[in-house]
Amino acid sequence: LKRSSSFDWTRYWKLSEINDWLNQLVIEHPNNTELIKIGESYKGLEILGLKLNIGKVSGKKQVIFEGTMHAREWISGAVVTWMLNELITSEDPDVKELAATYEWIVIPVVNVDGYEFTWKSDRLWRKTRRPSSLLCFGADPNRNWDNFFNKGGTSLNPCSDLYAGSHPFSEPETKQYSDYIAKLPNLSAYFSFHAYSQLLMLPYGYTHELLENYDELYEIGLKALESLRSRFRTEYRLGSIANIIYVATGSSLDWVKYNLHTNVTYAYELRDRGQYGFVLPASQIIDTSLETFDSIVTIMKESKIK
Ligand code: ING
Ligand code: ZN
Repeated sequence: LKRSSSFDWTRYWKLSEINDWLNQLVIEHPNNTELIKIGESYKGLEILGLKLNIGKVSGKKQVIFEGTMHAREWISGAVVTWMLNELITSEDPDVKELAATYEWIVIPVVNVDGYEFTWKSDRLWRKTRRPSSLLCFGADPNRNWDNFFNKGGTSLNPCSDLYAGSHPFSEPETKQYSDYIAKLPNLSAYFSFHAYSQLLMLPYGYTHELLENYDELYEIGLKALESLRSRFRTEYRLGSIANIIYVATGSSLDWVKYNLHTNVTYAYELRDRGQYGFVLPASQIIDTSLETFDSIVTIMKESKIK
């Protein structure tokens, strides 16, 4: 078995290497971690996650970090693995307290088939990889959730990058992952990581109308972006998905907020603003992770979900 010390954040890692690292973490921290098997992709690859619960105390509020819903957005998986590692290893008393307070559920790569494809064939692939028609492949896994399905910001053309799928949860990845989330007893915060554009976003994507606790989450978001900016002066903008980028229906974040009424729900568009776009150099992984984690710490401290 590969030593976990060979894993770091100076480069991007392929799926098997990320999974090896997760397995190694569980071996090294058996009292605080657990491997989660979300399910299997169309191509039969395992979708894995890691649960971090210091002391394995039952009843803790649960927090999800969702990475790599879209195959080409490599920085999203890199950042969530960095943050998971930080929660496990940090010596900072504030971070240690935060780490121990919640149960953290981290899924570095939801769209495993797509991610494999970006390593082997097409670096800029976005969707899943199930055949969608005679000539085309994949559905957009962030348009495939059962929430205002195909009601805007989507396509029914199987060749489109925004193809919603034939019906809600038509893709095995979103079906199994949503089943897993729906069964969580204490889900309190959900963070969905995408790239790029440097945005912090609130639900909803399906409507321009604002959610119930928008003002509260907006205030917290402003503070989070102050924290994020204070490290390297990286500028983000804040707003609801529909208002700050575009209408998008059938996303995981909307589904979680609308159906599970999860209190704290944010989506990130990580670095950069288009200079490198989806092909963000690995030399930016650590700085992107540091500033992102600063904002997450602020959100978790400011939120009244304890
Ligand atoms: N952006 C996201 C997308 O799915 C998003 C934006 C996030 C929409 C969360 C809805 C919910 O289009 C990228 N870059 O994929
Ligand atoms: Zn995305």
